[in-house]
Amino acid sequence: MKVVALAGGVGGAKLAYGLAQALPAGNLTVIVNTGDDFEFFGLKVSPDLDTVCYTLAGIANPKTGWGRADETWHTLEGLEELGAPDWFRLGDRDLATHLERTRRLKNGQKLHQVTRDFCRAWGVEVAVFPMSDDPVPTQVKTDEGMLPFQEYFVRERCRPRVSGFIFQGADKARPAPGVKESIQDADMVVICPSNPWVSVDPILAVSPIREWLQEKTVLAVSPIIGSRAVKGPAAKMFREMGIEPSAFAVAGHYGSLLSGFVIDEEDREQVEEIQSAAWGSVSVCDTNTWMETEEERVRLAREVLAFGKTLI
Ligand code: FO1
Repeated sequence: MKVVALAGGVGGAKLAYGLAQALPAGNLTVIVNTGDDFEFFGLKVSPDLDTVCYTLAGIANPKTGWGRADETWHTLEGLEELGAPDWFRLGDRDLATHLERTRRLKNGQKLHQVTRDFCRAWGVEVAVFPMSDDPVPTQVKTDEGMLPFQEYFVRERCRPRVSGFIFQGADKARPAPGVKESIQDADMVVICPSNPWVSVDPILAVSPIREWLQEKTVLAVSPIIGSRAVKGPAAKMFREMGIEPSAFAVAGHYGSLLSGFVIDEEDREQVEEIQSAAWGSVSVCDTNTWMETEEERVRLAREVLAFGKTLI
């Protein structure tokens, strides 16, 4: 069975890791959000790509979920001494990734090629693609004006109220080479429990990815349990966009794209409401969606795949 996963940051990377363990090598492709990408000190930063690749390689920082394990921070400390911008924390090992990515992009390599080469170097057998080689930087509309995504997310710690998102350049961006073939070959597409607004929507905004997905069996795993986001500001964003955060709200966000939806067992009472909602027929599976340990990532991945098989 061939599977494509759409993933953003830490939550998406965890399920992608589980799927990689649950599927034979070569049967999984992960398409990753690059709306979070930006430049810092002239370096090309691709946080979600790195989070997914580091996680698949088993070298992600287990405390933060982003950045590298066994990290040291000497460069950051040196920058702090000089009064340089230090709000975005690049560790010493992580810095190597950024220096080399920036060098390669300057020399004319495309982001999907750099990602492929880095995955090879880190021993990642899963095919990982950026959604696009073209820049699609997310801009967050807030009560304090328009903010580039990382300034909103990291520098301002998601404090400003959001009223919308712009995926700048999405109208001109093209899917990265390999994205079309992997979606067309897939028996199912899994939208990982990533933030629907800022991790998954940018991928769907790169035309014609949404249209390709409409032809497929698409499942999503809810990143909201109860009325809380498992990680990050997804629940806050739903509220500020005038929507009560819930698994039901996530299903409504993806609407008719979904054939199947996986929710946490805590939200079991929402199953019928979701199945009979106006946006069309979606089958719902409830299970434990927490992924604290590696075993839990693999268990959830197996359940998602088994559920997906019933929908193909
Ligand atoms: N997130 C933070 O909250 N603070 C940071 O200083 C930070 C640094 C960072 C460096 C490299 C990287 O790949 C990710 C980093 N992140 C940091 C995470 C990242 O900004 C967000 O989690 C994602 O963009 C949202 O998915």
